[in-house]
Amino acid sequence: MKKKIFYIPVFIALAFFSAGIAWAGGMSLVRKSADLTVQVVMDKNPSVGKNAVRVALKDASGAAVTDALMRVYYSMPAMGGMPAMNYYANAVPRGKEYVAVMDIPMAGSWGVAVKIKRGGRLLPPVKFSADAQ
Ligand SMILES: [Cu+2]
Repeated sequence: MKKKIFYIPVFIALAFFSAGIAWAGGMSLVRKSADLTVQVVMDKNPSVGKNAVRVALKDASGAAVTDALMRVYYSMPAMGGMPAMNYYANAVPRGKEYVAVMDIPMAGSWGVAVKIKRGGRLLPPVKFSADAQ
């Protein structure tokens, strides 16, 4: 009986790690974009209204990259009689990370794409979905 109880949390932890995303009153994910490691953090669960997205970039040596330009796009496809909704927020450097504030107008599933430009080059976007309550 004790073994079963032990295995369940381990399984859940592995499931979160393998998906590269963890939801526990917020969200954190780590992805690669070109030669950069991109960490995206939302400190609270997405909701209608203002939502801060913090993004940290690291180069191959693990050093913080602070000379990039960044924009966070968020969109919802057309549904029913409603047209698609597309917005973006510029990310502003703050210390060793960047902060963008998404102003989410309605509940539902939003597709988010973090677009990074560095040295005049647009890097592959980091995409995830945010289910706003
Ligand atoms: Cu909608």
